Amino acid sequence: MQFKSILASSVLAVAAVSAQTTTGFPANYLGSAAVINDNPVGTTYSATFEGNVTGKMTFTASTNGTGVAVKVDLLGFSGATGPFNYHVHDQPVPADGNCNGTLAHLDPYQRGQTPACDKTAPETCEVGDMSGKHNAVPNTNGSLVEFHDAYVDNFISTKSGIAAFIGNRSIVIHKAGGGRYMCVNITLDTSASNTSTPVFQNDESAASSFGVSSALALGGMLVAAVFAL
Ligand SMILES: [Cu+2]
Repeated sequence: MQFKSILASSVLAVAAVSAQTTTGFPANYLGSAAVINDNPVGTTYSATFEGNVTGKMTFTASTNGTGVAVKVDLLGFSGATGPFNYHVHDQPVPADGNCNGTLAHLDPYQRGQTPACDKTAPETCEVGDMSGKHNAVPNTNGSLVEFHDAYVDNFISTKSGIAAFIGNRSIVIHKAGGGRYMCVNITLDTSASNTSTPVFQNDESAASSFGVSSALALGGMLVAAVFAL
C-alpha cells in the first residue's frame, strides 16, 4: 500500500517535470536537444569577420568528441548599439551578401524564440542560439568593443550530415532590437594555426603573440624543408 503510493507520487513527479520543460513552447517542439558525443576529433570550423567587426570564431570538437569548444575573438561594433546577440543561422550567406538570406536560427527541435532561452537549461534553447546559451557581446554605447569568450557547447556539432552540424551554415550578429548587423559563413578551417588567438592592432601583447606564431611558422617550414630532403 505504502509502496504503491510512493510509486504513484514518483510517476506524478516525473510527469510534472516533463510538463514543466515543454510549457510555453510551440506545439510542434520536439523536446530537449541531444548532446552530440561523436564530433570528429581534430576538426575545426571557423567564421572570419572582416568589416564592422573583425576577428574570428572557431569551433573545435572536444578532445573526447563530446561537445564543441567555441572561441570568440572579435573587435569592432563602433557606432552600433548592443547588446549584440549572435546565432548560427540555417543557411550560408548568399552571393549578394544579404544577411536575410541566411534564413532563421539553426533550430532542428523547432522550439522557436519564445520563451527566451534559459542559460540554465541550454538543451531547451535553439541549437543555434549561441548568445542565449552563453554570452552576448555587451553594449558599450557605440564605442569600440574587443570581445573574447570561450566555452564548450554540447549541442552544436562539427559532424557533417546531422541536423546540429554547423558547417556550411553562417553566424549572424544582431544589433539591439534584432536587426542583422553582420553575417559570415562557417567553413572548415584547414589552417595549422587555428588554435592561436587572433592579434589585434590595439593589443599590447600583439608583438609577443606575433613573435611566437612567427617562430612556430618558421619552425614548421624548417621541419617541412627537412622532410622534403
Ligand atoms: Cu540570428
